[in-house]
Order: sequence, then C-alpha cells, then structure tokens
Amino acid sequence: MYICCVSDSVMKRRIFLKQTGLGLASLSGLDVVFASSMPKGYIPLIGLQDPFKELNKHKQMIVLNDRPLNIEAQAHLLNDEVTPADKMFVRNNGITPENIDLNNWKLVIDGESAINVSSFTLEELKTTFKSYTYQLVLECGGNGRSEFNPPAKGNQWTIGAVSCPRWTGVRLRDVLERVGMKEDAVYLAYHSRDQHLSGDRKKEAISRGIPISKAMMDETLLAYHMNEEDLPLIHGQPLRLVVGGWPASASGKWLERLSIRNIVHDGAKMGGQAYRVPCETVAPGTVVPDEDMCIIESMPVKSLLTYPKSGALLKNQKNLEIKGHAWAGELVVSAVYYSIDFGAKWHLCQLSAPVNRLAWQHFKSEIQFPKKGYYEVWVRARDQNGVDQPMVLPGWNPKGYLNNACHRIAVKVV
Ligand SMILES: Nc1nc2c(c(=O)[nH]1)N[C@H]1C(S)=C(S)[C@@H](COP(=O)(O)O)O[C@H]1N2
Ligand SMILES: [Mo]
Repeated sequence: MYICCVSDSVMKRRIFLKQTGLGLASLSGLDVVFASSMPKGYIPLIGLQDPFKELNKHKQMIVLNDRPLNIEAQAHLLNDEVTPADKMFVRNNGITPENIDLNNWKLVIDGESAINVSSFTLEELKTTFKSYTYQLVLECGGNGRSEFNPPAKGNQWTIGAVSCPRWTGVRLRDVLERVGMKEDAVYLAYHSRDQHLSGDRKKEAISRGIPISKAMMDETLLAYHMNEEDLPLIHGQPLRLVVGGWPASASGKWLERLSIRNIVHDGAKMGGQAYRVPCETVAPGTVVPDEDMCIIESMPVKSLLTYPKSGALLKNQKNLEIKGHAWAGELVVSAVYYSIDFGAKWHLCQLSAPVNRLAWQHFKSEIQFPKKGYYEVWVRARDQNGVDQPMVLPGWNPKGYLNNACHRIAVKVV
C-alpha cells in the first residue's frame, strides 16, 4: 500500500486556474473577470487556500510559508478541548515525504549506546508493546516569534503554532528497554524521511533529540494514531515521536531511525543557535556566541483565549462567557486569571485539571462589563511553581523562541 500525496510545491502549482471553454479562467466555478490582465504565473489569493482541501486543513488556517510548508491556526480555531487534525498547525523544515511504502516501512534503532540494534515493523510495534493514549501539547518553540523586536528570522508565528490532540502509540521507554541501553547513553535522536529543501539526500532537514531521562518518561510516545485515526501524512505518518511539553521540534515526524547516543545528539538543527536561547538573559539585539546558547527543554507557562473571537460584539448588560486553554511544559497550571482593565485587577477563572500529565487544561469564566464601550480581555496563567506569564514580551532572544506573553482579545459592548 502506498500513501499517495502531493508534494508541497506540486500542490502549489496545482492552483487551479482552470481554462473554461471560452478560454477564460475560472476558480472554484467562478469566472475570473479580468483574468487576461493577470500577470503570468500569478497565484490569485483565493487560490492560496485551495491546497487546504488536499491537506484537510480548515480554510481559516493561515499559510506562513509554502516551502517548507508552515501553517498556523488562529486562536478561535483552537477552541476544541481536543485539537482536531484540520486545525492543527503544520511545521515542516524540509519537504513532506511522498510514497511511503507502509509494507516495507520499519523503524531501526541503533546508536553507540544501543545494546541490540533492532528494527520493528509497524505491526511488530503494535503487537509487541502495550499501547497508550495521552492528550499531549505540541507547541513550536518559535510560536509567538512575530512579536519580538528586533525581529527574529524564521516563520513569523503569531499564536497558532500549538495543538493538543490525542495521541496513541507505544511508549518509547518500552521500546528502548527491549533494545537495551548501555550505561553511557545520554540522548535519544531521531532520523526522518523528509528531504532537505536542497533535495540533497545526504542532508537531513532536521534530526533532533531528547535526553534519555525525557525519553524514558511515561508520556513520551511513538505514536501511530492521532485522535483515534492513522496519523495524517503531514503530521508524520506512519510513526512520529510525541514529546509533550517540550518544543515540538523534538517530536520527530516520519520516523525511520532512532539512535541511542552517548553524546548530546549533533544532528541537523541541534547545534548553532537552532532551538536554543541565551543561557543568560541578554539585551534585545545582542549577538550571542553559539557557546552561550542553551538547548530549550520544557516550554514555559502559557494560555490562549479561544472563545470568543477577538473583536466580539456583546449587548450591554449581557455576560460574556470566555473559554480557553493553559499549559506549562512539564508543569501543571495552578491558576488562570482574567482582567478587563488592562491588568489593574485580576480575577480567577475556573480551571480544569489536565486529563493526563502534559495535556493542556481548560479555563472558563463569565464576565460582567460595567457599561458600554471598548474592552480588552487579558488572560494570564500561573504554573505550579508560582511563575506567571509575562504581561508583554519575555526575554528577547536571537531566534525568537519562547514568547509566552499574555493573550488578549478585543470586546465591544454595545
Ligand atoms: N521529520 C520532521 N519532524 C519534525 C519536523 C520536520 O520538519 N521534520 N518539524 C518539527 C517542528 S519544528 C515542529 S514545531 C513539529 C510540528 O509538528 P506538526 O507539523 O505535526 O504540527 O514537528 C517537528 N518534527
Ligand atoms: Mo517547531
């Protein structure tokens, strides 16, 4: 069985300016009235949404980049307690693999610190090891990057590079125990099938890893199902790592090989400044030498108001129900507060417990506004160690990671 798909660039090229019988161009059944004035090769704006049909993404998802493909959600799209596949952001570093032959696919486990180099077919993984299902937060380390100043290069994520679907798979720990690890094992690295943007097969698009201690945690999965269905191709079919609470770059998609390393993994995007922040706070704009940059581990406390959509209109005297989620990397969120007076006073929201460790928690509240006018609803979460989200931007860093500033929405009471 082959999974058929189209590459990101093919998809883009297929943006479907159909010639009608009269030689006119039509899009989604509508004539493009001034098609003859359209510059050659021009992609009409509406066309940019068409690839979503093939990816099964919601039409309000936002394309930040098409090569590599990067798509983010908007806050109001993330209102579901369990993120459905069509509202899940996409972050590719390379090119989505095509033609994965599931019959011949296997996962190889090797590395300096592996005792028995082994391989498993998908069926073997499923039948040899017990399966577990957890809801786990995946947030790109660069989520929120667009707000940093001086700006940081890279995808200009706003708030939508986060998701929390239900993942089913086997525990990485069980597999590693079967393979056996030497005492000098320190890191677990992934190697994947996606191609480097250059097309050079010898280069990997991304090959990151996690310390063995994180690899051995109960919730660290080799997942083959997302929300009770086979992993969508774009999210890593047939098997991906899911490392909840850590930058999602640790959650390798399209796995082919895992290596048990006796050093901190040195694969693509492990070194230099990738997925690292200054070990000590720096002033905005500082050039930080590589050796002063530290690998990001647990993500910081954060929250997102997912209901209502920013700009909501509310009838005077009516209460507003607000809803959203909060998460805190390895930690639990202990409280979520809202403010309607730009942070002068804060009020506790109702907060649910996580369904399992490393799942996001849901908050809600009912707000009464004193009179007609313009308001902003600000939301702030606190982790179990008493650390709050910053009101504005957290520490600037050269690559624009870890922006966990408070989320806010506009509300007009009329
Ligand atoms: N093989 C592979 N795995 C990968 C990536 C990638 O480009 N290739 N991107 C990583 C990054 S940076 C992120 S944020 C998440 C995004 O996962 P998603 O596209 O399923 O949302 O996948 C991670 N795993
Ligand atoms: Mo990422």
